[in-house]
Amino acid sequence: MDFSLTEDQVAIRDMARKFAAERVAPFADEWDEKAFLPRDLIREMGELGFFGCLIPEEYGGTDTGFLAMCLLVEEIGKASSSVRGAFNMQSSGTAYNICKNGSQQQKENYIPDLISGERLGCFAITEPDAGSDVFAMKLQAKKDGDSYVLNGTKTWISYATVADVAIVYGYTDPTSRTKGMSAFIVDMDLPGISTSILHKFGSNAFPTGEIIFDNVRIPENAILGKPGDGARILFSSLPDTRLNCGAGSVGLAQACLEASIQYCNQRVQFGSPISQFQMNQAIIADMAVEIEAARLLVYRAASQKDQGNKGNVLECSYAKYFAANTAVKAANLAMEIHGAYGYSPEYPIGRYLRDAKFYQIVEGSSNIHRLIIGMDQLGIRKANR
Ligand code: GRA
Repeated sequence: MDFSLTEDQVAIRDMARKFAAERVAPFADEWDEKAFLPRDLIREMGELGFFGCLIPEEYGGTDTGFLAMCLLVEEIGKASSSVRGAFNMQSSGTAYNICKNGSQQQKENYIPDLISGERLGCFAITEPDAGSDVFAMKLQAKKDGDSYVLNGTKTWISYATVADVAIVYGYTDPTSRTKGMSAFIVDMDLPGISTSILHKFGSNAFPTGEIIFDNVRIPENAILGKPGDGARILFSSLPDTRLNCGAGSVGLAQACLEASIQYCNQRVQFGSPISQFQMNQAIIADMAVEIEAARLLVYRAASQKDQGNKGNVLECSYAKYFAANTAVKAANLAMEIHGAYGYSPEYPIGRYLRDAKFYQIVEGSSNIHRLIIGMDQLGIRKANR
């Protein structure tokens, strides 16, 4: 196994690291406090090619692959978990999904605008009574002449209130659980669509909201794939967006480690820097080892995809589950190292802790990943397709 990055991948990582340090990190606390989405920055990230890694050049992408994307996501996620979210909204959950499943017209119409950051995207799966239990969703898309008419409510949708385009999942045939679900590309300015913001405990510069579809008429060619393809499209897209969450978690955990090292070296107690105390050395060691393990799980899942193994649901779950837990542990340990200063808004540790919890909830809660992994290991249901 070769763990080294190519020259191009190192250049991408270094470019993202510099961008994140200069353009994201200094403002991340303020954006979080004000729940401010840095819209212009997302356009700029698009122009720099940040969202194009999975997209062929003919649609404006860079075709640099999953590992390159994870390196970008990790660096941006280290500076701000909220800004990190744009990678899923502009690319993995939307543009890349359209790239895999869309018609020629859909690809031309949506992909370049999404990855350039010109139009904002979102994907709408979750409903008030359908979170972990995806198939409990109720949104209906009824065929009416050459249109579909959508009725239903989506909730906890990232970018709901700002998106120009949404990938919406619902039933075209509610009598058939897996074969009755379909996916649609919906322009969010259509009559009958209304959105409202939901307030969160963290990741506040990554807006989340509810979307109500009230007799929303969309043309029949807005369907992604064919009627009944929705479950396949949804469950083959989730591992991609989960991997991004894994990479973001690694970035956040790394931010916790770096802040803790800096603090340990500067804070003097009992006559010496607190880095001299073995309990703190143990904490730093534990953080460093776990972060490296999480990073390797993320890189391995990304490399597998780059080598053509795109159905690696299991390895994406390993990566997302372990990395999210690592982020939470790292944030808790960073709080322990920083003491009262960690609890103060003067330092970003409180934001790290709030954002880390987000990663254990979204894109399949930690227990959903344990379920996917446990059932696979026990031979009940293989995860990889
Ligand atoms: O073939 P089959 O008869 O088994 O039927 C399955 C197949 O048709 C059917 O789904 C299809 N399918 C797939 N097709 C292609 C399933 N997996 C794949 C695949 N990999 N490729 C039913 O599958 P199932 O496994 O029997 O379904 P289930 O038991 O009802 O559900 C399993 C499970 C609980 C794991 C699932 O529902 C699940 O993953 N739930 C979690 C939902 C989730 O992750 N939501 C995320 C919301 S989006 C979000 O959080 C945005 C965050 C934004 C950000 O910060 O980035």
